Formats: sequence, C-alpha cells, structure tokens
Amino acid sequence: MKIKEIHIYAHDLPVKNGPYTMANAEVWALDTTLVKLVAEDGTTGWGETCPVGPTYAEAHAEGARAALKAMAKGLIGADLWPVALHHRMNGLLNGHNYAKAAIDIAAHDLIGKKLGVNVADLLGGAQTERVPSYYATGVGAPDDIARLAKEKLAEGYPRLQIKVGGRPVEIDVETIRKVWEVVGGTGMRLAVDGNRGWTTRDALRVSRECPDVPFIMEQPCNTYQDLEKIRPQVSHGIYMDENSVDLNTVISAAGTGLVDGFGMKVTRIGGLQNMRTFRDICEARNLPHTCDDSWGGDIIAAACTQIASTVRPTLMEGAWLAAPYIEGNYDPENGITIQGGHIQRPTGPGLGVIPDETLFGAPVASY
Ligand code: 0XW
Ligand code: MG
Repeated sequence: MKIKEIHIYAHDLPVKNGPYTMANAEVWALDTTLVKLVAEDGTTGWGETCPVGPTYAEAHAEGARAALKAMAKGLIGADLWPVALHHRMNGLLNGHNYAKAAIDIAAHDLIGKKLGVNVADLLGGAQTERVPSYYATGVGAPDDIARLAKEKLAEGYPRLQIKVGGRPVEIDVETIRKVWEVVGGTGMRLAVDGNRGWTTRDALRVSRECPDVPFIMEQPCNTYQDLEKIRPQVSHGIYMDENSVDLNTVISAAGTGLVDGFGMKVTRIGGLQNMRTFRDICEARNLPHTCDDSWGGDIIAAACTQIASTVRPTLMEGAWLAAPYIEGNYDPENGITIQGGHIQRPTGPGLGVIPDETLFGAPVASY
C-alpha cells in the first residue's frame, strides 16, 4: 500500500461563545489543517492537526502546513504502514511531530478503510464503546467556574479540568475552593491545569493552601526542571502535558517517577503510532493519562476517541474534544459528539467518520 496523492487543506473553526482562555492564550477561531491521502488503488484517508493558537505549544497552523509541504513530495510512493511511514517522514524532516501526525492519522484511516477494520482494532482493540470525556473550563471568575462545574456534573461528565494561571494566584485558590464545594463527594475527578502559567512559587502555595482538595496539577509550570523542583514539595499529583513533546521525554518522566500521569495530545507526540507506544509505556508504569488534542474537528476527535477506547479503562482519564466549543461536524451522519460526558466510538472502517470535503474548499497544496 503506497501513497499516490497528498492534498492539504486549511479550514477555519470559530470558537462558540469565544474566546477560549488559557493562562497564556486567548483564542477566537482556530486554523485547522486537513490532509487527504490517496493510495494507489484510490482508497482515501483523512488526517488533521490544529494547534490551539500560536502560544499554547511550539506549534502554529502555518508551521504545520509548511512542514507538510516540505515532506509531501518525498512521501509520494511511500509505504503507508505506520512504522515504515514514520521512518520515511523522519528521513525527510527532523521533529515537527504535530505536522507528521496529520499524515500518520490519515494513513491509519486509509489502512483501516482498505482492510475494512476500525482504527481501534488496528491499535490493538477497543476496551469500551463509550469513551469517557472531560470538560475543560477556560480561566474565569470563581463563581462562574463553580456554576459551570455544577452544569457539567449534571450533564454526566466524570471529570472536570479547570484552567488557572495568568492572574493573581489567590483567585486560582478561590476558584479551586468554590468548584470543590460543588463537586466534592460526587465522584467527579478534578484536574487543575496551569498551562505552564504558574511560577514554582505559585504551585507550591496552591498545594499548601488546598491540602484537602484532591485535584491533580496539570502542567502547573513552564519547564521540565520546574516540575523536578516542585515534585518533592507538593502533596498533589502532577501530570505533564505541554512538556511531554516526544517519547524520549515521556520515558524519562515516567521512568524517573517525575509525574503521576499525563495529559497527552495525539498530534504533539506524532500521531497514532507514537500514541500507542505512549499508551503502552503508561500501562507498564500504571500511569493514568488522557487522549486529547489541542483543538480540531471530527478527524482529530475520531483519532482521540479510537486510541482512548484501547486504553485500560482504569488508566483512562478521558478524551477531551473541541466538539462542545465548535459548531457543526465535518461528517453530517457520524460526526463525533459528547453525550452525558461520554463519546460513542464510531465503529465504521478506518476512523469511522467521512468528512464532507466540500466544507474545506480547494486544497492549499496538492502533490
Ligand atoms: C483542555 N485541552 C485539552 C484543550 C486545550 O487546547 C488545552 C488543553 C490542555 O489540557 O492543556
Ligand atoms: Mg493541559
């Protein structure tokens, strides 16, 4: 199975009731990149990558498209099987995982469609058909976030992630306390995501002032070294998100016991092939994790849901999707939605979603 054609598309995803606010980003609309691969026999597969603005990670939409264009010619005639495909991509461009991920996801979709099997089967087999999700708030006023927590609890979300950082830390402490008044004792799990926005001083203070609230701290500070510094001094679990940029870093963080889990993005780690390795490292070390992405439509949502369904359920912290924050679906029939805080896994061949490609207009590049 070899690649015959590659088509790259750009598409705008406005944020419903925007902006979406994090410690270091405020986004109103996301510029997503879609990739369509066509195999020699005409079978197609879709991939997607969508950085949540240019300041969340070392990634941006034009960067994804530039990296894809840099690789595309060299990928014509390449083998679609994921290990061979990654070797080929790595021989054409160093790094740029988030761009390679779009090709990797499209290859999984295409192989699944060609063989008539679902991507979860290609990844080892689904453990569940109903994948838990979690809701992520923006950075907001304590009372507003507590109100949102109540709403999401009632909707059936098993987990809530509250965003903090980028403001006086006292307001973050007040937000955590007010949310806990709502969700404490309900069984809803709580993550507090600093998105790199706290100093180590802030993280230590929050942990000291909220010893009775069992949240996990997600990426509280900017660097790996910051996490090493706070690790022996905090009583809360630490999850790594933005710093887990590749498998090498994941192996170090898991192997040295630096973290208690991960917020993981399919595109940041390089796609589904690397994500399955990540999943297996976490399983070996008994580390819970999410299967998310930073943003994106049905293609990313399906990729996250498929890999999330293969994770041991006791380690699955949820698949976060942008679906509640964007209008509509690429696939009018099997588009991915969250109901009761959970996602029904699409079971058709490949990713299980077929985008209406007229939505994307003409490709920005074709090879
Ligand atoms: C909540 N997310 C999965 C979506 C936003 O892009 C940020 C991200 C995170 O956990 O950092
Ligand atoms: Mg995070």
